[in-house]
Amino acid sequence: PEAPSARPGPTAPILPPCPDSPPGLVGRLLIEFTSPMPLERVQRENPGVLLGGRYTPPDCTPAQTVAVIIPFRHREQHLRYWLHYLHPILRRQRLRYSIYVINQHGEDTFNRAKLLNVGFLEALKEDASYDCFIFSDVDLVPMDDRNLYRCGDQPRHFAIAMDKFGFRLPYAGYFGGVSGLSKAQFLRINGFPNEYWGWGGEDDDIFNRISLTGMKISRPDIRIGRYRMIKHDRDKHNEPNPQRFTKIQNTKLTMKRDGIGSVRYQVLEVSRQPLFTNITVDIGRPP
Ligand code: UDH
Ligand code: NGS
Repeated sequence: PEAPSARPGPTAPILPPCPDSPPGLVGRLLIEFTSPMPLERVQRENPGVLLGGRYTPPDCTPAQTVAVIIPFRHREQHLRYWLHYLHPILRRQRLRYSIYVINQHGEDTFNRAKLLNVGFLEALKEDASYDCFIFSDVDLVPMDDRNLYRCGDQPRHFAIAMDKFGFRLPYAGYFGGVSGLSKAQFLRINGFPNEYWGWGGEDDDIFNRISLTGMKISRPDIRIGRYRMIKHDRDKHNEPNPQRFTKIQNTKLTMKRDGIGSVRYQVLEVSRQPLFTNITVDIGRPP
């Protein structure tokens, strides 16, 4: 079993840098969502994960510190599968990471992108050393551990070959599902929009922000960026947003005032669970 290890401090041994290509990867994975996944089992199988869902490789020093941010409400079963599959993958990838579940309080209209902004700020409040942010839907599990959850010199789109789209991009500008930005890239686009209430368009707005600031999306090989999505019905209070088509035409104007610089919310509870940190937040409701 792996010994839980702290970050190298004055008394810890100096470890070599983690390799660019982690040696213990296995490649293609069998992912299925058939039998229920008890949380106790996931805990038992991941003893090296520290309270709050933190992990540091015991044998090397990673170049980045990664905060994984999950927008969330009423998806407990999905979260169990996600934790079951992702902790071992991220461990094999030799990442120093923490998992943040950003739980929207109440039953008002869901707002994915605003929750992701909250996750960025709250993660940094807890640990100012995060330099890479991975934003992942709770129902998306990678089918290949060579899809490294790291940041690079351009914003990264990870979920490029989902089963529901026949393992292809649905359109060239698709940036949904799972994406990653360094702290500097995220700040450069003024974070994500706060004003997309309900389903759709917020990922296209993020894509526009990235293009408008002169950055280019980086993607893995199509054979590696494969995902399984947990099948589900449409959620309550996340109906398609009828304003989304006009909103994505106006990113150039709105991104200056609407973003990480203008997000307002109230944290109601921070709870450190064995496999993740749960942050329940009041993000308000559509005007
Ligand atoms: N999310 C929640 N709770 C909600 C709504 C969304 O946790 O009530 C989160 C979750 O992380 C989810 C993500 O936001 O993965 C994206 O929302 P979504 O899963 O609703 O988006 P998706 O495009 O589904 O996957 C849209 C409805 C599809 C209906 C298909 C019916 N067969
Ligand atoms: C586009 C949406 C995106 C969405 C994508 C995939 O049409 O937000 O479909 O949707 N953009 C707009 O509605 C403007 S999916 O097939 O996953 O339901 O991510």
